Amino acid sequence: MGYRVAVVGATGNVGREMLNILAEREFPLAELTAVASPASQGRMIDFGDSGKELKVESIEHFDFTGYDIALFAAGSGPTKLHAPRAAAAGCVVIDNSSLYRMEPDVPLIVPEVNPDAISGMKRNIIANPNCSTAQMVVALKPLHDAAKIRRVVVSTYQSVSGAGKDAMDELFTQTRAIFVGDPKENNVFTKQIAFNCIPHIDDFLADGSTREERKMVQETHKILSPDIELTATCVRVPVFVGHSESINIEFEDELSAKDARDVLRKAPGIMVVDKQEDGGYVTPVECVGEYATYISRVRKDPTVKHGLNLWCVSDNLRKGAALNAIQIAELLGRKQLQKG
Ligand code: 2RA
Repeated sequence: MGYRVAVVGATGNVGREMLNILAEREFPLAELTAVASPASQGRMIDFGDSGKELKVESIEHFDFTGYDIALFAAGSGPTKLHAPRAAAAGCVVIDNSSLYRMEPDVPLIVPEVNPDAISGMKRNIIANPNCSTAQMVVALKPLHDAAKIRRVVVSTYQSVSGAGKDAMDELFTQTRAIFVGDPKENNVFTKQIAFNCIPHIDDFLADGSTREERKMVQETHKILSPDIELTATCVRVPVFVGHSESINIEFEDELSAKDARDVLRKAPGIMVVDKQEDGGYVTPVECVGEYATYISRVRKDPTVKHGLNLWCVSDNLRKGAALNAIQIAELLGRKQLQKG
């Protein structure tokens, strides 16, 4: 027994992680097909550490008939073109782009937070949240259940891998250029990213926020609760993989730092590493390749009645994208797809 799965966008950062995680978690597969742009057709790519290789097929005329699940990590453009025909062929699309996230008849799911939303699937499409939203709502959910969150202020420190492979190459080449005195270029980012921070991810909006910041607000409202007041500042930092977030929370009810740690320790998908000593916290380089959402620096915010500060780190290519999508596929297998 197993599922016929297509990974669309298989040669990108997230697509490759999807293949890695499908292999790691031994997802029940009757067939696995790597799909990408015509330019990648015929390339051989690894099926994680399975020792097997997959020959990339072109998305252009790919036939989804008979496939159970299509994991899309192809960006909004190709998704707009090909996801509807995959869904029409009877394949459930789990899409990592922002295209469908706010559609009322498309569930937006983080399995640790709102698994039951999967029953709202009406178009054979399920949306994966933005990476910076996913790790945050995993942390907020147990705290919201314990003491009802009223307001959140979050600042993100997002790695360059969130902007793709070219962005990772730019950080590397720019850093090297600065060290050896070569002229440095910035093509992917609007300003130098090496040894710098850029307070701008995705387009600027009329109110002065960015689309990335708007995503964190809207997606949290859809996944967790529309009653939470949330404001975000999203910043790109010179880190290859791993998003970090400084999260300030105001609750309706009292919750001590100790009780918050206890609640977080018991919550699914969370690892608390929180000692008030050198190295007693998690940094992005330690989260790479891991599944967990790490929480450190849990402490009261004395400036408001029921306030708490915490530090949240997770691999943005995994929990922020590929892992969450595959956890949705596992949920689908348990709840919706009945295989004979
Ligand atoms: C980023 N969250 O980090 C966006 C898309 N992955 O660039």
